[in-house]
Amino acid sequence: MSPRPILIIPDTRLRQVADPVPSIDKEIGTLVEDMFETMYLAPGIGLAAPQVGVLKRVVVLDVAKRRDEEAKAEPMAFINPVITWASEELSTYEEGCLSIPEYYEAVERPAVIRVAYLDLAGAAKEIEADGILATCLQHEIDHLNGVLFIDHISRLKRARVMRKFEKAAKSRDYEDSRPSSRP
Ligand code: GNR
Ligand code: NI
Repeated sequence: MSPRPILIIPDTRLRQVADPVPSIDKEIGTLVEDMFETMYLAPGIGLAAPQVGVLKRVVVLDVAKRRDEEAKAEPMAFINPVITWASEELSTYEEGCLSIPEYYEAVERPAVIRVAYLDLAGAAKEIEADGILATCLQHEIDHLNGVLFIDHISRLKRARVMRKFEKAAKSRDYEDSRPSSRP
């Protein structure tokens, strides 16, 4: 069990549609363990498999520590999650994303949702979520479809943040290509 590197925009893998998990085997077990470790280390309250470069429909979440650092961990894993119902009522949260470090913006989404999924034992489950859990689940399920929270903000703000991260990626590539930066 080990943490994995988190992909940062504009990595194209963050824009792919992830594949459903056909069966929950040892490989998925290891992936979920590694995703929890990666999420707690970051730290974050959720993580989708594409963020660690695995294009499978797997999400981990733990919203328990958001307000209370002392709170007990409440890890949740969702395989092949599907939103089966969303409220007309909306709510707004200040969102962030581990793949878009240190950028935060308000996003409006349905306030309450129901989500069908498989648990780690392969059992079919359905939960109703509200509050930060509803927001986070929608944010993570978006990742499985190649959608990022900046797709829900204004075009101008999105263009600004994309440009900033594209520049940063280019200068990283340049530094990596310099002979003097080689050991
Ligand atoms: O750690 C995270 N915090 C967060 C805050 C508000 C709304 C969504 C999130 S998810 C984010 C971790 C992440 O990038 N998951 O994909
Ligand atoms: Ni995210």
